[in-house]
Amino acid sequence: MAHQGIYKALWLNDNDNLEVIDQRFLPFEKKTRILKTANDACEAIKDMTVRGAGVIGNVAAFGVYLAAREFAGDKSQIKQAAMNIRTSRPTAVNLMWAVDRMLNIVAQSDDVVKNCKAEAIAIADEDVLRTQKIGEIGCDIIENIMAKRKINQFNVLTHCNAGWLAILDSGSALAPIYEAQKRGIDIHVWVDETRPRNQGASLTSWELLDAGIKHTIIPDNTGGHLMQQGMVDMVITGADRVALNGDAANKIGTYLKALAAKDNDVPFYIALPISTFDFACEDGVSDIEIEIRSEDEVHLMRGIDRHGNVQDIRITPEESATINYGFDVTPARLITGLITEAGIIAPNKDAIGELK
Ligand code: RI2
Repeated sequence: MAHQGIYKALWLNDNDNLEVIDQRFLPFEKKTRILKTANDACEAIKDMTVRGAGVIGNVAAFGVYLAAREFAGDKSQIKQAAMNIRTSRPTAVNLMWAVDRMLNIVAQSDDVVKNCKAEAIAIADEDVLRTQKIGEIGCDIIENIMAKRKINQFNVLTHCNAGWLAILDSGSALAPIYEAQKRGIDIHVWVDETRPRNQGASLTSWELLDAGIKHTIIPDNTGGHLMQQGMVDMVITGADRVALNGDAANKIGTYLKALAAKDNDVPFYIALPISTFDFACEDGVSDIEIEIRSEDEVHLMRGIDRHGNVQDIRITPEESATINYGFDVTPARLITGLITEAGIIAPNKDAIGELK
């Protein structure tokens, strides 16, 4: 299903600029932001206007196209702009993967502007197909667990947002859930709020509400209790980078959910397109760079006041120190399987190495 540049989280508008949903204001306001230059794309990734490994990759790819247009095909200027985009966030490997793919096109092309546009669209179109496949394969797992355990309702727990706001066009972790809804499965989602930026509470809930999928937002510390009480049938999260040995970097707090899942025999799956593997990274726990974000994200909470104005309010003493790691790495031994467009992959070097 080629969308020719029109997707849910971003699209090329009538002026051929990249228009994106500004995720910083959801669920309170649905605003869009128009990106006209490579620098605009860079800023939008840095300030989290857009986020999620897949969508970051798409904005980066279109950002290189914007650079090609801005610099009228001048390869050295495009390359410089592309390298700025490439370093805008450190952990999600889709960003580097997408920029490198675009730079390949830049190097090979005579008509750089036209070919960059086509390549950015091709990456996005491929993501649409990849996530459809991930949805189908992941939903087969759900059906198998339901059949084996003879249950009629399925409870899945997810962390952060790995829906269509994070990867075109149906998400990674949420793709099997959307597919389950299509297949008429009675599904309910436990949504981790995902401090400090609350992507679960504000984005995943917004997506699920919009789709009419039953869900319950839970404080981040609740998952272990629910698993212990038999209230979670499966955990599915997305990923930002998965190493060759199967260790998976995802939003901070994912590791703790994997530990609780292991202790309670709850299947723990990571859903990801193959572009999220870092084949050059041998050992995720020791080698994946973990982003450290602003202390403000811990000190301040965004919400809406009684007059409907979006406000950031402080919840900590101003003088207290905080530390804000954006991601953690779940070791492969805690992961049941990796749901990819190529099937369910075992989290080990042999199985992952075959995907190269
Ligand atoms: P996809 C997010 O990080 C989370 O770690 C989330 O699980 C992941 O990106 C989703 O990416 P952030 O960008 O697997 O909100 O859906 O910091 O591509």
